[in-house]
Amino acid sequence: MAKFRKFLLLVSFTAMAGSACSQKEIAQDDTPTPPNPPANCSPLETRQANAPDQKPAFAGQTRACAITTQTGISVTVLTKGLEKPWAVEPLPDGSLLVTEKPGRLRIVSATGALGQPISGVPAVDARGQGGLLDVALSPGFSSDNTIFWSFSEPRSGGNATSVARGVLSSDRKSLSDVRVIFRAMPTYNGTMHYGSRLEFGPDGMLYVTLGERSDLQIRPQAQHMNSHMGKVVRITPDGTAPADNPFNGQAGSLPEIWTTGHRNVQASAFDSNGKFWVVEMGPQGGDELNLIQKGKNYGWPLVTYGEEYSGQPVPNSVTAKEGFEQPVYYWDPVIAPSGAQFYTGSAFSEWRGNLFVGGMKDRVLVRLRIENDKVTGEEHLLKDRGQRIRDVRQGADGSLYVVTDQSNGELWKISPQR
Ligand SMILES: [Ca+2]
Repeated sequence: MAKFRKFLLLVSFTAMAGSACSQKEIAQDDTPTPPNPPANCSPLETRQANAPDQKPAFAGQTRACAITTQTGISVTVLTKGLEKPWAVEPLPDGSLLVTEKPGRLRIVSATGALGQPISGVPAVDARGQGGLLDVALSPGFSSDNTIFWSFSEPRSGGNATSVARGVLSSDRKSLSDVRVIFRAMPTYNGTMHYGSRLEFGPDGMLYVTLGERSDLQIRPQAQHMNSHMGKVVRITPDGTAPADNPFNGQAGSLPEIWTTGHRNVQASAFDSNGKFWVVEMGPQGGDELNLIQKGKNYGWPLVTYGEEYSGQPVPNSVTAKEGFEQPVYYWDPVIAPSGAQFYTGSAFSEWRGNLFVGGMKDRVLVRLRIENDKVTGEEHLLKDRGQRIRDVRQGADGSLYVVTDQSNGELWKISPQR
């Protein structure tokens, strides 16, 4: 509780420094109820909504107050020439693992020297949205040198998201003991919506986000318990289903399923209290921030904001229904989220507790202030650089590292101006 109070004080200070909403939020510090946007709030988003007739389920669920970082930001382009980088993962020595969508894994040094592709990565199906996707370090990386990655695996009859693990050699040029530990089922002949962020939880389990493959004929599987499509799954580091998974042992349900009803989650992060959050690519006008809770149903494609990208309604959908979780926050128009990180560093003290999300559509780094599990402020950073932001991670020095989704992709280090 003491820690929680400290967090509130800290975000209040941030609000005071950075936002027109400050007075109201300071007044609300002593109340347990989530703050609503104050009457004098200026929302960051002012454009026309794609689905203007839809109404949020609660105040503050969309169009949060604009907030502004006060600390000067310095962006160092560490390296260029990455081909469609999908993930960046800081290593303990300050260097960075980077995946490239066509199937390459590389190490970039702390000063930006681009390493050769690491050998031993299995083949990927890089068509469409597929490829070598996320990478995560084993919780015991400093002793086991083990990494985990997700990819669209070519299979007989199509492809699907799989997760593999392997041991990085001491010279960091190759992987050994490579094995696929999880295969999302069913295999499908398509090229869209693979998910697939990987996060280890404080429980030592690996959480994997899985897309629903987009097409109308497979999309309903996001609600089917015998399919991994459109799910968050929770597995052990060996790929087995933990005994305390909510549907383990239930007839007709896949034991790895943790939550259901997702569309295409390409951003996920644990906060400092151990809560798991995902940011989901929704339909047009329906990108969502969700707080993940064991066994819950997040709605897609039955309950959603927004509309099809054709401009037609999402068939037979509503924006709210009993038994389905509401998003904590949604964007209309969308941001096209990919990559997420809760900031815990000291380099930018005003950012502590904030959630950073890569934005591909408007080519921004999204910063969300979250208080009592509600979004109370939003800022879009780095817009002037004009690049699709694919992933964001925090390094040990409190810098943020970003990769951009370009054919000549870049890796940036974001630190305070000196
Ligand atoms: Ca939803």
